[in-house]
Amino acid sequence: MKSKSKLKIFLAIGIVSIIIAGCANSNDLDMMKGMDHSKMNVDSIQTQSSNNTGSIFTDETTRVDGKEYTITAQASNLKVSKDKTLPVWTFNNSVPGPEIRVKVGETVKIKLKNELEEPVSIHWHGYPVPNEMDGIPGVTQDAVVPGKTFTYEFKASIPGTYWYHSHQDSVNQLDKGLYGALIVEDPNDSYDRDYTLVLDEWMSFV
Ligand SMILES: [Cu+2]
Repeated sequence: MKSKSKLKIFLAIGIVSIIIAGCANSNDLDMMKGMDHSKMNVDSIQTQSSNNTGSIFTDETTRVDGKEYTITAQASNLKVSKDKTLPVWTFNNSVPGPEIRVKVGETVKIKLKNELEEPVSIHWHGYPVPNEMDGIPGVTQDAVVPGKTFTYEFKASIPGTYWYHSHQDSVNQLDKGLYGALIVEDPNDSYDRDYTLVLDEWMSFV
């Protein structure tokens, strides 16, 4: 029997972002055989949390239900290869930030805490939310300044694969790592496995 798998891909490339969501048949997934699929959204390059120099390193991306959750914007370091480490800005010390996964009809409640030295926000790219929850500094809210918090709350009204990101100085803050996936599940959708891929072209560190 053919297994039905759903492959979701999303790309964040600077401020030019493309979201592709769709289904792939089992042939498309043949190339991925042998990989540990359970960790595909948690790239294996992200591991430890500290080293003997005292530097902080990113953790693995977590998956959260987002019903009542705190996301902290904070600086960290991302080891992208054996001898390359990037200074990054993170949501909850991971790049991408936590994958927020809810079901249609549920309420997403995210408290954003800013521990960076610059103001940040969370914008729910393309997702229908009340205007004051849309996270556009200077338009729908004031940016969350260092040391402060802001709570975003909205009902997940439509299913789909989305992403969130800071909308303050987006060109730089996205490139530093302030983004993550927002997945709203449709209870009528069925699949055996569900993968989230987040691709980012690093520009500021080249
Ligand atoms: Cu956006």
